[in-house]
Amino acid sequence: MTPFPVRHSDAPRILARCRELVRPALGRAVREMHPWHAEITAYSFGWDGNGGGQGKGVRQALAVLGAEAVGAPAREAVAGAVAVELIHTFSLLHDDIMDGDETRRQRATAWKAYGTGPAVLAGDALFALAVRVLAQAPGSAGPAAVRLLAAALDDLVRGQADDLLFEGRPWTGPDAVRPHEYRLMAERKTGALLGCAAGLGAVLGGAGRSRTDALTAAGRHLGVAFQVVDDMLGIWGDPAVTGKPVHSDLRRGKKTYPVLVALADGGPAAGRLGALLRSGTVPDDGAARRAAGLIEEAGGREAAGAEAARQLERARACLESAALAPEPLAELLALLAYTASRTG
Ligand code: GRG
Repeated sequence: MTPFPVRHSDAPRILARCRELVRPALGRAVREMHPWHAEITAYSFGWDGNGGGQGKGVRQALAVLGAEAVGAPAREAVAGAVAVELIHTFSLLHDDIMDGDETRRQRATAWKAYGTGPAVLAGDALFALAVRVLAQAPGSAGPAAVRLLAAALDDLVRGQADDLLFEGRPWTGPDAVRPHEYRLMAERKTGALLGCAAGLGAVLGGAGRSRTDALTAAGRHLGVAFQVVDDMLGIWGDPAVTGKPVHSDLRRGKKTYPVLVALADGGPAAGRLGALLRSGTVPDDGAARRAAGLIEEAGGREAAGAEAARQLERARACLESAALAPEPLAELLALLAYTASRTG
């Protein structure tokens, strides 16, 4: 075990330190974009001064801590941190369009504010910029870093494809989405970029295969936990904190983990939940609240919390099996603990 105390309450301080470290390079990269795309990007980052929260910055922090954990100075990770934040922003822009989501980080999504075409294009520009920033990373690790990012992007697209395809699958019966299918989807859709972030820190910090793999694997487990918690916040979270409307996943018939495990329970509440979801009508506020109650009654909330805890435990084991520097390791563990308890 690490000799450093691990407190999830340290996470905001850790995230802020990493954000401040990466912010100048992120700003420089965004200023290289076409002015139209730079404006949409600044809006997405909440830099335009018109309200709207900033992201938590978990991915850039993983990159910075990944480098520090392998004994390199944080500056070695900056290109990787910038790249993962740009890719994250790109994927949110496109995801909001695919899902038709109108609110993110307490304000209109980019496509609502600027139109679909401009938001798609800004996302594409972010993608291109991320690859360029990483390919131009100082030192000799550029090609290995780009390979890591390319693999993560492949997974990201596959995970998103499965997530969209799941929407067309039935709630119950032989073709229903099974919890293990969900876990693979979440590992790709959300875990791939978190794993890539931590792995990039290691690669850019000059680490060899085994520590890079351990950090990447930890990030992937963290990603599954992160997505499960995201699903829970979509049902039981406070929209004032999450910045997104409550129950939008339920209304759209998204196959989130709490619903899938509740349905798999097979008891009376699961039966009533299945009937409600199969009725095919888009649930109004009352029906969505009823569904949320049935998910909880059928054990979906508890099982989802347990799954997040299991994945975080695996992430911890990956980190502790690698020879990492004690203080950054403690900070990584604090981020894991924070994921389980986050409210936004
Ligand atoms: C890679 C070519 C290519 C396409 C991307 C759109 C897409 C395909 C994938 C979507 C991936 C996605 C949006 C996953 C959701 C991950 C998630 C839980 C996002 C929320 O992350 P937070 O909570 O957000 O870190 P903040 O607002 O804090 O930055």
